Parts: sequence; C-alpha cells; structure tokens
Amino acid sequence: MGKYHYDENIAWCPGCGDFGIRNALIKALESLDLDPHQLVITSGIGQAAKMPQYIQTNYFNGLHGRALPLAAAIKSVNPRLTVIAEGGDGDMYGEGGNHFLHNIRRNIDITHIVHNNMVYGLTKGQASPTSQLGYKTPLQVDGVISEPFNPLLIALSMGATFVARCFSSNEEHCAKIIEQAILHKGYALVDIFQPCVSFNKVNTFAWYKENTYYLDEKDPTDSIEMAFNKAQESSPFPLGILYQKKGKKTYEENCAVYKISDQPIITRKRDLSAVQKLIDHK
Ligand SMILES: Cc1ncc(C[n+]2csc(CCOP(=O)(O)OP(=O)(O)O)c2C)c(N)n1
Ligand code: SF4
Repeated sequence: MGKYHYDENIAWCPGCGDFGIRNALIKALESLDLDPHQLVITSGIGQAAKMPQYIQTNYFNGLHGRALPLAAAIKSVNPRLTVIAEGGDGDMYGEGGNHFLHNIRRNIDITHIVHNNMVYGLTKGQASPTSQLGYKTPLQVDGVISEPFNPLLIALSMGATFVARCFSSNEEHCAKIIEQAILHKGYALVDIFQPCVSFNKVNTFAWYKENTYYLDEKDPTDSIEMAFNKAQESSPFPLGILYQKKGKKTYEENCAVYKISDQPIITRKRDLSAVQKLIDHK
C-alpha cells in the first residue's frame, strides 16, 4: 500500500474506466515521490470528479464545472503546491468550458486531467460536449446533432504548452504522461479516454481500442503545425503527447507579487491597516 491509497467506499461501477485513471494517477504521484501534503486535487461534480475523495491527499470538491478556478486560486496563493484539477468531459468542457479557456490563456501552472467518456455518467447517460455525432441517448433520442467539442485543438489554439491524450486501459502510458504533465511548468492538459460501462454502450473499451493509435515517441512534440494536424485526427484518435514547449512564463511568474519575492502570499504577514484604509475610503 502506497501513501496515496484510500480504498474505502468507492462508488464507481465495477469495470468503470475511472479505476484505471486512479491507478495511473497514484503510480505517477508515487514515482515522482511527492509528499501528499504538497499536493491538492480540485474537482467539480460527476463520477470523475469523485476522484480526489479516493486518494489520500488534500482536496477541494467544488461546484459543477468549477475545479479550474479553485485550482487557479490555490496555485496563486501558494505556488509551492502541486495542483491537479480533475473531472469529466461534461464538467470540464461543458459546465466548466469558460474556465477551460481562461486557465489556458493565463497559463496557470496546474495539471488538468479530464476523464473523457463522451457521456454524462453521473446523471445517467445524457450527451456531453464530446459525444459523437449521431450518438443516441434517452434524451437525444434521434442522436446527437452538434459537432463534438475538440479539447486538444482548442487547448492548442489558446496557447497551451502541454497537450496530451491517453486511454485509461493503458495505466503505464497514462502514468508516464501524467508524470510529465505534473513536471511541466505551466498549464498541462491530459485528456483521458475512459469508458463508462453503464451508460455509454457505443464508446466501449473495444471501441476506444479500435479507434486509437499511439504516436511515435520519436516524433517531435515542439511542432505546433504537427500538433494541430494530430489534434484534428479522429477514428483513429492519436494517443500520447501531441505538443510540449518549455519556457513560457506562468501566471504566477508574471504576477507582480511574486516579482518582489517568491514567498507564497498565503504565508506572508499581512498589514490589515492597509485593508482598513480601503474600507474607510470614501
Ligand atoms: C450547474 C449544474 N448543472 C447540472 C448538474 C447536474 N449534473 C451533475 S453531474 C453531471 C454530469 C457529469 O458528467 P461528466 O462531467 O461528463 O462526468 P462523469 O459523471 O461522466 O464522470 C450533471 C449534468 C449539476 N450538478 N450542476
Ligand atoms: S456511471 Fe459510468 S462513469 Fe459513472 S461510475 Fe459507472 S461506469 Fe463509471
């Protein structure tokens, strides 16, 4: 048993792809030898968003779609912490879609893990932003008529410097990618295909296996043109790091408060009389 294990009351269905992501995340954290006290996981609402409750560490479980602003706030007040935001495709790209855009733009130094099962699992199978065209649900009875959201392409076009995708069944590969995402300085997206065995009977383990392929690790990851091309591929979808570029300044590095000192603002002595002056100002 490692230091991150917490095996009680796991409410995921047997066989859910979320288990593979949890194993991979724990593997990555243990191989980085991170102290659980130095880690915070934030999440919103959904099956995927229950993840931090099943890991022995600090976490903040917030409102639907709000994992990213929580992560951004935590990282801003204490840049020494490792911060991971975790949730489903509905939570992160639907309800939290606006935050997705603005976190990338700000380049907050966090890892963003999205469990992409192309469905709303917790609310029993409605279409999510990544559901494929024509996919039928009890609500979308004639099939989905909207184009699927392409998170990788959007992340690249917003200037993200780490963009990757993996498949929950390959825990070793997921763990390696999560590890590199955590080590990356700046916003890092890891979109993980994760079959929902109860409500998505189309995009199953077999479907993901048949509709994905692994990128050649020798291919350059710093070519934005190649990354854009790869991000547009579907059936098969590429798995691996599509793009990584080092050296872009993070939000924290650009903040005036951290130009004076790298002391986390949460630990600084505050002069409350300055706040009182503002309150009293007419
Ligand atoms: C503002 C708001 N809208 C809708 C809901 C209902 N709701 C809860 S979870 C969920 C879908 C979760 O789907 P996803 O994020 O893809 O995660 P999964 O359960 O598939 O892991 C919805 C619509 C809510 N709790 N709050
Ligand atoms: S409903 Fe789907 S996503 Fe939720 S735990 Fe069950 S299999 Fe996993």
